[in-house]
Amino acid sequence: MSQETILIVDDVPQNLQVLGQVLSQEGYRVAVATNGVQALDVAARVQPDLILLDIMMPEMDGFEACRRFKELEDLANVPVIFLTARNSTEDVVTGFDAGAVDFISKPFINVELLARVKTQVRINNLMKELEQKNKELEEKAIHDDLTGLFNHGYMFEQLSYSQEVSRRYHKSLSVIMFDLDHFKEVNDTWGHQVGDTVLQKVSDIIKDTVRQVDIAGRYGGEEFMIVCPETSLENAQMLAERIREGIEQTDMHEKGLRVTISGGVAESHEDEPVEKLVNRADELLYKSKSEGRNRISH
Ligand code: GH3
Ligand code: MG
Ligand code: MG
Ligand code: MG
Repeated sequence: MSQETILIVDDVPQNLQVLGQVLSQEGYRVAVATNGVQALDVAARVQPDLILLDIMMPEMDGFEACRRFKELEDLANVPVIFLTARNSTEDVVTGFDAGAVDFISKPFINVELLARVKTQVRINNLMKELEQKNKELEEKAIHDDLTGLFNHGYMFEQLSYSQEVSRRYHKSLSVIMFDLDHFKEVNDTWGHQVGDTVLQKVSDIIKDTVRQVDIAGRYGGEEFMIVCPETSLENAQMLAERIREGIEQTDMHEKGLRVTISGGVAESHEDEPVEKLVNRADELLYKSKSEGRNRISH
């Protein structure tokens, strides 16, 4: 049985009762309102799956109520069917212009009304499912599967955006690049799967250490990037050090496997292309490697 909620709006209590009964018998939950103003109120509260809307009502008529629904973020997508004694072509067109999906004239035929309601509820459910899938796909498109951090493409997008913002408001912006030390050896000794677990643990430490505004991503295989808005070189260096220490002190595997990372930190210069900023951080990372690893350079 359907468990969708249908909001019926009509100024005649008798109409509400008859219609309510027809819909309840079909398994729908029913909410009611007797004018447009009340309809907006009830709809906001019950978040209906469909609205059956009369036109001629005191306080606010159905056309106006429909237009208002379409302006509200959480109600805009709720299908509205006009159910009214008015049936001129002009009324029908005005109804669709106001955002309705269907228009039924009173007196209505029960089975036909139910068929129309059922159809719109089905379409609405499909739309909601699509919207949800779309959201999931969007999330997936910007994240790295293994670690849950942002992926390379998204990091570059965010870096460019953050740099624009920092330039406009004359704020500092710093970038941290990390690379795991001798990670090939970890794979060779412990196997690729343990290697993957290490990458996940390292990512968790990064996530737990950065601030809400920092954007942390997996830049490549065993390389990570953190974009730090409104952060000076010194503060970014301190954050990088905390992460480096956290990783150094963490058992990555039951058998006491420890890993270290090397890092490079660079602060954005006015008018410097993001690629150049990343290159500077990368060069500093390789300086850390050549100076013995498990350190951060800036
Ligand atoms: P260095 O300290 O100079 O960075 O040495 P390294 O061994 O870490 O550097 P190298 O670039 O030689 O090796 C990187 C290794 O990272 C090799 C590659 O197999 C491993 N790797 C990259 N991506 C993944 C992954 O997703 N999972 C696992 N398990 N290993 C990965
Ligand atoms: Mg009326
Ligand atoms: Mg590498
Ligand atoms: Mg490495």
